[in-house]
Amino acid sequence: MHKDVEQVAVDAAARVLDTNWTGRHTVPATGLYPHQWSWDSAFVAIGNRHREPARARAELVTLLDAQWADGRVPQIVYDVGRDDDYAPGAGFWRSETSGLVQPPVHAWAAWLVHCADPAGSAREGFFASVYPRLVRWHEYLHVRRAGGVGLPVAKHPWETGTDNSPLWDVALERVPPEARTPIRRPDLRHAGSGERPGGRDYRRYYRLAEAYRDAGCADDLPIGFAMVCPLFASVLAVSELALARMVTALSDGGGSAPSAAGGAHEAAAARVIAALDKHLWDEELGLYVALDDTTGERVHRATVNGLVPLLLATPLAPGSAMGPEGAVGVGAGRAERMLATLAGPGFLGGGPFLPSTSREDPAFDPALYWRGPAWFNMSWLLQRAVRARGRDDLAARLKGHFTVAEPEGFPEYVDPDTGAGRGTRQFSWTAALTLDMLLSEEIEVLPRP
Ligand code: 2M8
Repeated sequence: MHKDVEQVAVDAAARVLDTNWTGRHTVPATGLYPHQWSWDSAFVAIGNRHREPARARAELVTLLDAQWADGRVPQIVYDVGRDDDYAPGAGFWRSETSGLVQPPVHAWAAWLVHCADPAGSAREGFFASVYPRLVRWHEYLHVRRAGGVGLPVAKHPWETGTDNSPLWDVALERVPPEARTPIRRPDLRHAGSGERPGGRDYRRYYRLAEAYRDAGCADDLPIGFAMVCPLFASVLAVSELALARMVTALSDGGGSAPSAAGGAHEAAAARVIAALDKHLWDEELGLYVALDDTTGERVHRATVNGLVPLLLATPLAPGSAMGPEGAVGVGAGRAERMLATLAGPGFLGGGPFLPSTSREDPAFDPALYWRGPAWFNMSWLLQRAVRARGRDDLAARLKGHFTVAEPEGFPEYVDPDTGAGRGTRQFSWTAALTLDMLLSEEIEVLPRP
């Protein structure tokens, strides 16, 4: 992008984030998503750290203030005054937060936020505030959500962040498409019906959410959906390594984190990576896939979720067992296969933008939500991964996605062939990750301050 064009995009992205800031957190979009969403706030903080580092820290602290006693960090923290504007709302959950969760990108985000302003972070005691809460969040996932292969399970498609990905189709087929709650669709006021999940999907989503809520959001009762996702597991591993970095930073600053804790976080990351590698690899597709914890079956579908483990094929923790040539970790052979899959006809080889579902998958649809459109957070995740591996060619392709962000009004997602905006506009993580893409010079997935 030309420098002047970049500046226009940076200024416009900042305006989106200012508009969507409520004073305590940033809404994903003022119309479609009027509350605080868990992983959206992490992405927003990653962008805001370049211009408003105190706000980036506040974003994460506000979210963690809503943490449950059992350690879970909720999918949504409701602005109860706007309960009519999004469904299901606080009334459905009978709580000011949803009982579900979202992918654990928060510790990684907290680390990146710290790196942008270490002095401000230290002055505010940012790590002292967030580290213990992030540890409890991860413990919730490792213990209460442990599935049969030792990786955490998502108990609802909403927990994966990739709600109607084909990865969940077979498991969802087993859920009766009948809910007791009358289903409202305020979302359809803000995005075309061909761009959002359909009525049958929604009846199943509600059915599962009702079952979980009625069980008191307890995790020892099966509710009929338990999926292991390669994206979820990968960001958990990166976030564990971020916690290890935080331990070092806290002890360097005279903090009280126990020194053995750093090693425990690295060991937790290594366990996640080893389980992912052992149970989720699909040799034929050349990427990782989901696993249905109810049946023990892998889901043979190619989606962008299965390429996110490329993040783990970089020298994440030099000196430890992690890394492409390490004893533990996504091995070099698989990393090369994933890079070939990413460059191949299903993904970047088939069109200009990275689709959420492979162009070769029978469900591929360039307009429909997580079944084909290109999402900016996925391009951002993979850009970080391939840049850290020195694949500047692929990194440039992924960065190219961001050239359409400002001209299309910071859309939620775009058509992967034409780049035309889809979903809602003035979407916060699109704006935030555009900022990070244009302003960050980091090469590593986990940089140093
Ligand atoms: C989308 O999910 C919500 C439910 O959480 C929805 O469709 O109503 C997903 O794209 C999810 O990843 C995202 O966090 C959320 C808010 O942007 O919207």
